[in-house]
Amino acid sequence: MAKYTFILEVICEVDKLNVAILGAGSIGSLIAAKISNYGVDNILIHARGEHGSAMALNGIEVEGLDSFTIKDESMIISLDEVGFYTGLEKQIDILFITCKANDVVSLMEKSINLLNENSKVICLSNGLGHVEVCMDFFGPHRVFAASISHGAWRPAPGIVNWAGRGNISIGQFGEGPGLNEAKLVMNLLSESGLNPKWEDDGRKLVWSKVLLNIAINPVAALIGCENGFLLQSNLFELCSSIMIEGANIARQERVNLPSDEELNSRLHEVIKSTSNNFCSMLQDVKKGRSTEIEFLNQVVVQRAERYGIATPRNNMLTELIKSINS
Ligand code: KPL
Repeated sequence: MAKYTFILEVICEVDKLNVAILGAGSIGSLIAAKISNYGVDNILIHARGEHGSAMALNGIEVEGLDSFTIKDESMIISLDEVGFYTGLEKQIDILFITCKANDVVSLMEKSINLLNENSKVICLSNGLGHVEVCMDFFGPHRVFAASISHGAWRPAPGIVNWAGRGNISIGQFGEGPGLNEAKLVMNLLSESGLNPKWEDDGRKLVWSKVLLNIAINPVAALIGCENGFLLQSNLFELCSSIMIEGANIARQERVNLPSDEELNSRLHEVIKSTSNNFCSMLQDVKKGRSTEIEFLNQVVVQRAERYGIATPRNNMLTELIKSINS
């Protein structure tokens, strides 16, 4: 009976939720569409460019593993070009940070007025250092580390292709909130079909995703291929050796990672499950946008230098990707 009452309470709370999504890249748009499809009170999406305008005019169309359209009137689109939406002050229950690594600080600062004392922040941007920055700014009691292994890309403005089914992992980071306080967001993601998973160790969670991104993203971006192309044994070995360089730095920082063998099988699994996906760095390169290399391979190299460890592969990839950007 007690359990039943708890479930009912959670369902009722979910019905009254206000959610904000900062950053409508492929992942932010997928989360926004799936949550809207499930239904919350208000969903505020901060977006920019042609994709933002298309969503404001016609909503979001999801294709790939699922197929549905969310009408523009079901969402509030805050267009970066127009300014940050000023409604819903102190009314946002869950704030998802899904923007590019380079935008985390500026969007975090703009969104502070949306939060109240119970709001929770889910930090999903790729790379190292964001959770710490968000905890400093929003207060540690509000912030969860998170990572996503769903694959998604945007074939055209207003459209998101859900190319690979994965999970959204939510984790406790240091003194941050724990599982009990994550139940609302876990339930929302579960009802929305986004497979949430809880992870006690948020640092491990962040590093585990970073290890996948440093191994897959720059290589796929340089070749210009779908992730699945990296399953060829010579390329997979290259990706693995890049990842293991990063894993050695994480272990130096006492992050409790599994064995190299397990890391390799996880890498294989993620490349396979996102094999039809064009990774985010390739999408950035193709569109002439700046990439997240600074928060991925470059930060690994910088930390390695601190510990006197060589990371030649990560170093080379950093230089190559940065030369495309410059
Ligand atoms: O996170 C990703 C990305 O593209 O940034 C992966 C998991 C590599 C999926 O493409």
